Amino acid sequence: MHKFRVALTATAVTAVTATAATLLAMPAQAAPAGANCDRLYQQYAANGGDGYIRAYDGVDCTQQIGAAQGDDDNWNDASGPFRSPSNDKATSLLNTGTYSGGVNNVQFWENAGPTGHTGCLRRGELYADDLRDNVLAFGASKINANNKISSHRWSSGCTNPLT
Ligand SMILES: [Ca+2]
Ligand SMILES: [Ca+2]
Ligand SMILES: [Ca+2]
Repeated sequence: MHKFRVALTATAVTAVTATAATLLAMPAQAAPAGANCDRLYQQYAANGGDGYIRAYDGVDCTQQIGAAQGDDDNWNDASGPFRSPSNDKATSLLNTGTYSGGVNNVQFWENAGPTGHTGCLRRGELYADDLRDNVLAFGASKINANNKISSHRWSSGCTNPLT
């Protein structure tokens, strides 16, 4: 009985050693996409969210250009939460909205007004860490979403979800 247990332990040690060797042999994994967006999301979404949509000039939620709890139909003016020069700069977005009545998605547009090509960041999507990988749509017409956004409104619907 004792002998059997020793043998079993030796097998277990061998298995663990083999696993460790395999792990060491594996290439180092790249940081996950959106690591900084993810970190900020955890911060702002604590206690159910702080009610803001935030936009950033850089990828992965870096270089914040504005933050809004309400709507802003013109990011290229001198009033509201988004102001010049935040127009046509957004490259990543973070949604920690708590807007009343379940109006937690944010619709963005190419132009002030709002008009033009559009895309939406769902509350459940949390963030879009690189808008270069997304498009704004107007019917069948599509344009790259990077550095195009000029207005936004909170919405219960969501046309052309961004990822
Ligand atoms: Ca940008
Ligand atoms: Ca504005
Ligand atoms: Ca624009």
